[in-house]
Amino acid sequence: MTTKRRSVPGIHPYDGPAGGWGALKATAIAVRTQMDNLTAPATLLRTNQPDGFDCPGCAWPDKEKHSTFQFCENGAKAVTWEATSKRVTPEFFAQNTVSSLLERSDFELEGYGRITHPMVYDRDSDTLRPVEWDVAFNRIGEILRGLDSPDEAEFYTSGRASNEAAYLFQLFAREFGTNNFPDCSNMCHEATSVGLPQSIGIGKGTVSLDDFDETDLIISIGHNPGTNHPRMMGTLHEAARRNVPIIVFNPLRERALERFADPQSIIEMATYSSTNIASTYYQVKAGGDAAALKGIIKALLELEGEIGNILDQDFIAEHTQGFDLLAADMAATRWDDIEKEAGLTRDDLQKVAALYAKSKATIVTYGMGVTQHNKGTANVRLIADLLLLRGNFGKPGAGICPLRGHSNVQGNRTVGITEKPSAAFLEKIQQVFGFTPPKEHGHDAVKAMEAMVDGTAKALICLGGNFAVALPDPEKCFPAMQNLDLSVHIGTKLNRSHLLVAKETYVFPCLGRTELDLQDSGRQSITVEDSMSMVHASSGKLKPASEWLLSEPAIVARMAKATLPQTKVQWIELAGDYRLIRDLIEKTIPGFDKYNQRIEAPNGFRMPLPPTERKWPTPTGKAIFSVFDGITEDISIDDPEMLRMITLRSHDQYNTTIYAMDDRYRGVFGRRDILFMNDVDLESRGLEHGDLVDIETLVAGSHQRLENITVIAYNIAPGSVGAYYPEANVLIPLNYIDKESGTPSYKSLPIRVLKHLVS
Ligand SMILES: Nc1nc2c(c(=O)[nH]1)N[C@H]1C(S)=C(S)[C@@H](COP(=O)(O)OP(=O)(O)OC[C@H]3O[C@@H](n4cnc5c(=O)[nH]c(N)nc54)[C@H](O)[C@@H]3O)O[C@H]1N2
Ligand SMILES: Nc1nc2c(c(=O)[nH]1)N[C@H]1C(S)=C(S)[C@@H](COP(=O)(O)OP(=O)(O)OC[C@H]3O[C@@H](n4cnc5c(=O)[nH]c(N)nc54)[C@H](O)[C@@H]3O)O[C@H]1N2
Ligand SMILES: [Mo]
Repeated sequence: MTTKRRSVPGIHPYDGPAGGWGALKATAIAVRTQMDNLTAPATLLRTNQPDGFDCPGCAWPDKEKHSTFQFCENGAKAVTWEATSKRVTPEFFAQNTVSSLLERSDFELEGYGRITHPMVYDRDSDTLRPVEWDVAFNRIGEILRGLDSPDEAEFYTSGRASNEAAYLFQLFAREFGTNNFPDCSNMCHEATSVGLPQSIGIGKGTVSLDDFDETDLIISIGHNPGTNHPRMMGTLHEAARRNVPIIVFNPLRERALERFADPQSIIEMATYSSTNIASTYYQVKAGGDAAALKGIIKALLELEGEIGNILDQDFIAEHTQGFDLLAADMAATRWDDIEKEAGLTRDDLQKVAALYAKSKATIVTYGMGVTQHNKGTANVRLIADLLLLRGNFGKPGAGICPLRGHSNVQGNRTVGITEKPSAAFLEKIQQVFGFTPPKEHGHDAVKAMEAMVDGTAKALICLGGNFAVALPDPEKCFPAMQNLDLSVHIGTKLNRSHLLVAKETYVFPCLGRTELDLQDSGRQSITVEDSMSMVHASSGKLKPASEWLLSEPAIVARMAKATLPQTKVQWIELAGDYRLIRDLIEKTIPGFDKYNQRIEAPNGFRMPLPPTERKWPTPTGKAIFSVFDGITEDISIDDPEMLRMITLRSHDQYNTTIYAMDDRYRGVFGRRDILFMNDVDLESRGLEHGDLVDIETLVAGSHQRLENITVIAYNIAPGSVGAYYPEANVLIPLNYIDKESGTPSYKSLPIRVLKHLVS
């Protein structure tokens, strides 16, 4: 960065390491602003402890449920946000019309606190007013039964829902008669769920925490753990201190991947010291990962040709197919193109290949920087290819590690939230319940919204989340929500999707994970599956935010019962004892044997992961190499002004939930109307740090714009720019997706930037 720049309000470069005392201070502020001080420390101490609740923050597993409190700033924010003492009451709704609430920011809406009563929209007064639970359920049933076809309803799931709630939800929709299951995973790791089964037969990561203790090399691509998977920082910190090389590919310099002071380390805290995390940091271009991965693979194959003994030939022969096609494609790929598209040199990529060739066991970790591209699925497969070449599956210290998003998004999938159910699963449902579930595949998130836009979808039921704000293109999505006949939202806090009211809208407040869940059979536990396929129990202890709340399973069960007069399911009994739900999961889904018994163990149990035993549940029984078509994603824009925009989470944000307006590690305070740009790109456009700009999407047929954004100089790869999600979603066309997985291409959107003309 150049030294002399004009000062820009709220922009103060942050020089310290990630973590450390700053993290402790931020936690104290989160506790002070949200919680009653007396209960706060006890609540935080119960996070991820035996007999406590699973942290709603992220899906990173825990080393030892018995260990002392594992400090995590953003986990603490997630907990305090839910356990807040602020409330949104019927009086609040009576005093604030829905139209006036829609004028407020997402930050303000959620900031009002926990919703206390079930509410229904009243058009005459333009307010939400309280409604009796059963009155609401009966009316919803009536509307759903009145649809011309069950496929006119969409059933959205956000990945915080428990296995038990999600299982009941899919059962409800399937008995009702549809496979329309848009879910947050469709915007997140769908590329993993679609790509990895093609490569290794299962759409889940293959490593465990123990593998990180034994690995020789970690390659981290496109994720920001200091903010999004903070407990992973402990693992990376340990690996770095063991001198395990950690090679990072990320267009942005993320502070936590550079330097981290572990709040658990007495020495680092006392001496204000920190540990370097990345051994090498490659600022790949946004969307340049395929080129970079191809470069590493090409260099590896060249090394094999030159000195031999680089590839694991026995593994390739016994366990894989498609190697020759991969090798031919690499031979045909030119270094010039690789260098141009990756924004890295041949020498850089050869160095990575050489380190990889030396490593006895390698882990590749990756996140949204890989999946949210229009060739996200193909990107994921290239990562699997790289690992297969040296047999990095089914041995200690090696494997693939997708960093899942929501804390139970993986579990939701496992228990049946999918628009493309397998025939085997549907058969089991039929056998166990005695109704015939629909076979035809349903809608994912983008397709569901498209059906709402064109008017073929009439009803939307959301188990959590903020569907309209999470998706791209609010100009299309917001009116589509308002055109529905019915929307139902099960949530904890108010958000914009709740307020984009349909002809009839219900907002149902539910218990959060931290809260005591008492049903007919006593205190209930729910279960969740983490990023490493460990399933374990979670039970809340706090007094519920209001006496009118119901649990998610209870809401789903009672809504289902009111909708399906001929139902074959014992809904009310199931909601009264979640062990019965787990028995049904065990009966219908493989891998849950002795479910209720095995969650008694403090760490729970692991779901089957055949690739860890070198078994490949692909159609041929082998792991399969891929051929990536071309070298980059589909961008056919020939505009010299084009930049690729990535949308990012700030440090004080959980998806569409904005905890506060700061992004400490990136040096942004009190604002989010920012575009991060490299000095070179600023200069070539005649722009200066702090200028006001307008951003224009360069996808054919789109005229989307975002105006009045402050551009700031930042250490980001040339040609790539960054802006915050969800504000920048106005720029992304709804159909700008990865065709294989349907995932919106939220990263590397082609745009151009114009100086904002003050009129
Ligand atoms: N505190 C907190 N925790 C969270 C969340 C949250 O919002 N807040 N969200 C949860 C959810 S649902 C998810 S999915 C995860 C998300 O966790 P991440 O996968 O870390 O998601 P992002 O913040 O979108 O960050 C993506 C990172 O990828 C980089 N990147 C962008 N484009 C590219 C590219 O083309 N190539 C490469 N190599 N890198 C790129 C960005 O610079 C950024 O560092 O976190 C979960 N945990
Ligand atoms: N531009 C851009 N857009 C993106 C992304 C991006 O990187 N860039 N990331 C995408 C990704 S990875 C994801 S996962 C989606 C996120 O999409 P969603 O999962 O739909 O969104 P969230 O913001 O996590 O949902 C927040 C709401 O969940 C509700 N909630 C919180 N806790 C609970 C609970 O315990 N139970 C229930 N029932 N409700 C609860 C609250 O009412 C809160 O307002 O956004 C996607 N959108
Ligand atoms: Mo996500």
